Amino acid sequence: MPSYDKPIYMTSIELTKGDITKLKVDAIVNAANTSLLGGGGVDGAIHKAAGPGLLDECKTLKGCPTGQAKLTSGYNLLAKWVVHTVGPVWYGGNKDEEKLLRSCYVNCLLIANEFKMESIAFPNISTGVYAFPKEKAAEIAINTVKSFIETPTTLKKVIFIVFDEENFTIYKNILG
Ligand code: AR6
Repeated sequence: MPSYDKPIYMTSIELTKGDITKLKVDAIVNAANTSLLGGGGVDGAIHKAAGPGLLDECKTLKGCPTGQAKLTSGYNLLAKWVVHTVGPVWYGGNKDEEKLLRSCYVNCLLIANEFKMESIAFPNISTGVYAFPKEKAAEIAINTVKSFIETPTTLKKVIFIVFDEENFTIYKNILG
C-alpha cells in the first residue's frame, strides 16, 4: 500500500441547466443586489421558493457591498443555505467589473468552506439584468472555481447551473 503525506482532495465541477431553486445542495448562490431585499431574475425566484422567512432574515443583514457575500438559511428551499452575493453591473469593463465578479465567486467559496459545505450551486452571476458579457463571465466563474479547488476545501461538488441555452453552450465549450 503506498502511503501519502497528504490526503488527496477531490472536488468535481458539474454543469447543469434549469432552475436553481430545485437543487438539493448544501447551498445555492443568489445573484442579489446591494439591498439584499429581493428583486427579479434568480433573486426573485429564490425568494419566492424560499418563502417570507428568507426576506425577514435578509432584512437583518443590512445589505451587502458589490463583490461580497452573506449567508442565510434556505427556509422552504431544498438547499440548507443561501449564499447571497452581489455581482457588478457591467459598465463597459473599466469599473473593476472583472475583479468584482471574481471576488463574488471567491467570497461564496470561502463561506462554503467556513461552514464546511460539501456542495454549492452557482447561477450565472451578473449576466442577466446586470449585463455582464456572458463569455467573459463564464471564463471568470470557471477559472476562479478551478483555482480555488486546487487547495484543500470541504467542497466535494461545485455546480454551475445555467438557465439559458447560450450560457449552456458557453460553459460546455469552456469546461470541455
Ligand atoms: N435558476 C437559475 N438561473 C436563473 C434563474 C433560476 N430560477 N432565473 C434566472 N436565472 P439575474 P444579475 C439566470 O438577472 O444579472 C435581480 O433583480 C439568468 O438567466 O437574475 O446578477 C437582483 O435583485 C441569468 O443567466 O441576475 C439584482 O437587482 C442569471 O440567472 C439583479 O437582478 C443572472 O441573472 C442582479 O442581476
